[in-house]
Amino acid sequence: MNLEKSAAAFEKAKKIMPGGVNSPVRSYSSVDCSPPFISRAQGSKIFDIDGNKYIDYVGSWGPAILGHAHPRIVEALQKAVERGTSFGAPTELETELAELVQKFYPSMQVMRMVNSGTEATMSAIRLARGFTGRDKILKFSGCYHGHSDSLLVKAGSGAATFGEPSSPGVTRGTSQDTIVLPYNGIKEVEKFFAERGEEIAAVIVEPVAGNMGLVPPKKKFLPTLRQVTEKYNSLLIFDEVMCGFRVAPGGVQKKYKIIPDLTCLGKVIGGGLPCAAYGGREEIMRNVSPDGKIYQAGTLSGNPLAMTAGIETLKILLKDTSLTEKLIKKTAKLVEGLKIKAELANVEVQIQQAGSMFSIFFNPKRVKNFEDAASSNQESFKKWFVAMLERGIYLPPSQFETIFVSTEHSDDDFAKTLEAAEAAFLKL
Ligand code: KE4
Repeated sequence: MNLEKSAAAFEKAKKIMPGGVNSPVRSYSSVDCSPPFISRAQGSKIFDIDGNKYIDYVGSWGPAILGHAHPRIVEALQKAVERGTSFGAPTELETELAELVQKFYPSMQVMRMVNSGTEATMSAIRLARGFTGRDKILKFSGCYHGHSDSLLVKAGSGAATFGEPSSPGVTRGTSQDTIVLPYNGIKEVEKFFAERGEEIAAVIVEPVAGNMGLVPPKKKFLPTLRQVTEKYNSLLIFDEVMCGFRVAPGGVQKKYKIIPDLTCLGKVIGGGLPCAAYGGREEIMRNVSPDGKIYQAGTLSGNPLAMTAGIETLKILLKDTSLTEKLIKKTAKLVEGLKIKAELANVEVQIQQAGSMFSIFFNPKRVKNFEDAASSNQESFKKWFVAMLERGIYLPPSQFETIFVSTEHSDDDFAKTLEAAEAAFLKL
């Protein structure tokens, strides 16, 4: 595969941007190779500047549930852009998108549009602290909620349950207000809340985790979070930025029948443009400025182009709810095919799926938390990733990410993917 132009573009980009990218995972640093620079994408395909074509399973990390450059979204954006790109003033588009979101997520009685998942979770945390008057929050190792300081915290060493910064620049003062427990750690959650529940403003969780690779919740995990937060008057925040719309229409909260106090969404609701949202119970959300005193703002929040792309995306998903079910079924078919290919090559993998998301762990046992995920064979993952890329299969370049399937992926795409996977597994 010729990647000459991408390599040259990467060298040029590295001179002026950290790692040559605007988000670290895109640098391919975790798979020790140089990233293709993309020129365009269409449907399930993505094309690089050397003219190589790939079947895309990154889908812009989730937004491209309807594939790339969907004709209805392109057409709507072409019309919208002629009316101006941003006004910094209210438009009816924002209300229209919020009402469409609410059809999928009725628990979001009131919501605020923002520009990224980071902004959504950061704002939800501030709101929870302001609403409860408490400082401490609880998150889970392996869950990623964006890069705001309170959420760039890793588990404290030893018995200490308060967190430690997971990045330079995050202060100890900030990190000690974040407690980090193991994902699916039901006993640890019960024990912690019994001892310190009154201190907790909120628990934030990826109800289906996708940022340690795909790790679904144990049966009792989400119900336990709901019970302890209710018992100790803490808020439960579901970060469905990535798993929302992917696991089921109406998200994890509908599938698992657990209603959080606040929900964070992103990715799909912007149809590929910068858009995210946080929302939930009216009595909580009415505390957000200007209704209430808890401040949050954004120049481009609710901008007309992102609203337009989001509205078209949700209208398509709403009009034909069988779309998501069919997408989930075909993802399961691909997963089954990959399991067979791995078995035939005597490669021990765990392929864990939730809706139209799945991950492949080179691990003999089920992955239930970050510790399990980190014990997977990274070298095998790298080799497999490169072998797939060389065969035109564009996968997330990290063991701790999730593969995304779109409505546009065809049987022919899957046949090509399984053929490449067979060869790639045999190379291990
Ligand atoms: P953004 O700020 O990147 O829009 O969203 C942060 C975020 C919040 N919550 C969850 C559950 C998320 O998965 C994310 C971001 N997802 C990653 C993919 N693992 C974005 C990819 C990237 O960082 O470039």
